[in-house]
Amino acid sequence: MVSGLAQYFNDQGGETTSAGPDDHADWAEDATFVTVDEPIGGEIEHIWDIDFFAFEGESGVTYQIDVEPVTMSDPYMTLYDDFEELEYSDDYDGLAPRIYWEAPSSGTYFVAVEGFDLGTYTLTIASQ
Ligand SMILES: [Ca+2]
Ligand SMILES: [Ca+2]
Repeated sequence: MVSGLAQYFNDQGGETTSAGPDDHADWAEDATFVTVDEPIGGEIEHIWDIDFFAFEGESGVTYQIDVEPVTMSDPYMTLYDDFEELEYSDDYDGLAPRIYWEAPSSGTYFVAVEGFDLGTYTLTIASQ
């Protein structure tokens, strides 16, 4: 079910693709759960798109979080704990963002991927 602005945008045949209006929710409550060390793909379909991912962080473990651009060129990401911003990364390796971060406690954390342009990317949350 597509509605509202996404449907409007879709109807314009603009920047959306065969992947549909959006592949990952724009808010943390419906975030796509990611298994640590397993890469997952996504797409920034609109310039205002936010793709939310969730993962289980373990206290004291350091994570390397990468968003590798595939067809897009300039993604950026933000790491959240219960909606509070913990880290932000834009151009770490060229235009690709990367976050190194040690989980202060065990629990669910969120990564929001956004873009300064449109296209696909691969998100990897790797434990060190
Ligand atoms: Ca998306
Ligand atoms: Ca989204």
